[in-house]
Amino acid sequence: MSYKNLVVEENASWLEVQIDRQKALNALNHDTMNDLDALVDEVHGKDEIRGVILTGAGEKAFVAGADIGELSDLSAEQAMAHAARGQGVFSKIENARKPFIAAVNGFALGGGLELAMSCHVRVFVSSASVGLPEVGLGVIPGYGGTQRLGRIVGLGRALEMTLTGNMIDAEEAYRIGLANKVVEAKELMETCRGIAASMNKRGPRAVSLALQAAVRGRDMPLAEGLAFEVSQFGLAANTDDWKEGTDAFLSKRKPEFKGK
Ligand code: CO8
Repeated sequence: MSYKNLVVEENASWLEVQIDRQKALNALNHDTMNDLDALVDEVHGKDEIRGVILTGAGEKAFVAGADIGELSDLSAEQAMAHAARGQGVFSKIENARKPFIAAVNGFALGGGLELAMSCHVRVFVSSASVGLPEVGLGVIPGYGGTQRLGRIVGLGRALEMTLTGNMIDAEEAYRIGLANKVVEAKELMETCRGIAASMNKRGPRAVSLALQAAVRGRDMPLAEGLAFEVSQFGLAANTDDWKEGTDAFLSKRKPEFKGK
């Protein structure tokens, strides 16, 4: 697969993906959004790939937002189409059947934080600064920020960040549950690879079914979410990995999952 603004490498059954538009601090333009859309298809199309670690090229930014140059002259209709397109791509990431880990290596602002929030695990470098600065541009978050931030950190904290547009540092992000971990720059990718390696040891189908149960169930009423979990549980019971994992435990050996 060839991408305009993504650099993709395969490592230990994961795709390690850098968003690479360093001249604009990796800001998301149309081409990058198309690339991210195609990336999810690539991940789903390759059975051997277990997930994605997503980061920004360079040492300064994960993603500094939507490309402001593409926003300034939009009509209301174009702005809505633009927001809906970005939301569609980020929802595709959030609803992916395989996990996405965001390695937040610097600024994650506006659309950049919205992208990190559509990933399933977020590891921050200690120097990261993140926020939703859109209101300072007379713009509002349009790639899911007004919805996902409150769901992750609670509405009170989300509103303070959204309405002031102020950035927070990595420690504060960790304190409020926006960052899963905070590490030094040299440890960022290894920490993400360690999380990926833990997932690699587990049943691939089980990881995928649990991911979908948790993500999709979050927006359902509890009874519906529980029923969805039951149906995912049934799908897991139909896999060879279920038998392998439980047999391995009972015979005190390591499981050899086949992802079937
Ligand atoms: N878009 C385009 N170019 C950018 C962006 C961006 N978001 N961010 C940085 N750049 C460019 C700069 O213009 C500059 O280019 P040049 O060298 O040609 O002048 C280059 O990247 C380096 O940036 P700075 O010189 O500004 O670097 P600093 O270290 O001084 O500052 C900051 C770093 C603080 C990150 C600063 O660049 C900044 O504030 N960037 C903008 C951050 C921002 O406001 N992001 C939100 C954008 S809006 C958004 O994301 C909306 C999402 C929803 C859209 C819905 C669709 C309608």
